[in-house]
Amino acid sequence: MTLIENGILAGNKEASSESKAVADAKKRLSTAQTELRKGRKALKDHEDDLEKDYGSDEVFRALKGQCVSQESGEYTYELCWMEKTTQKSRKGGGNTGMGNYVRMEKVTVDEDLPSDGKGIGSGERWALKFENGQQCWNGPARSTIVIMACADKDEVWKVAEQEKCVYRMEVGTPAVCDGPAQGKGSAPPKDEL
Ligand code: MAN
Repeated sequence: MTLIENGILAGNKEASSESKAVADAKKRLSTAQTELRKGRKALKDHEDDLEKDYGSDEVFRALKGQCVSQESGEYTYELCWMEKTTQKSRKGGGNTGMGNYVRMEKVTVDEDLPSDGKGIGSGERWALKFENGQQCWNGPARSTIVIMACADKDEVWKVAEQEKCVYRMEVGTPAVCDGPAQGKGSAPPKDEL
């Protein structure tokens, strides 16, 4: 007591003001660490995005984040371009992830083109692959292939579950109207010179 009053030992007042300074410093550290984590996450997201395949002319980059959906059977299916595919029960309940976007690839298809032109027809088409969706009970993680043909607007034409938890969507979009893998769809034929 006497030593404290004489200023020889630190009393409570000084001890608490010192610990406040330490507490403030710790707080600044923790704020900086949080900011650093956020920054690292953003950096990783941007790096991952640059690695993603948006096609040779990157027209699909513009579609990213836009979604189209279609009711089929007991589900509503949704395609969010370059992001994910989802299945929602029409009777309520949660959404089921049918895969996250991984890459584009060319596929060869052979189907009768419906009279309204809303089909993928036959020939080479661009397809988007979505993988690592929600795990299927006793089966694989859900995945989706989205096969595209030229159309005047984005539209899901048909959805099928080819095998358990392996889905296939046929989709019309203007995004594939100018490429070599142009679908028949409703677009005018290209002039051959
Ligand atoms: C859900 C849906 C179906 C799938 C089954 C598998 O009901 O995702 O498409 O076939 O799960 O258990």
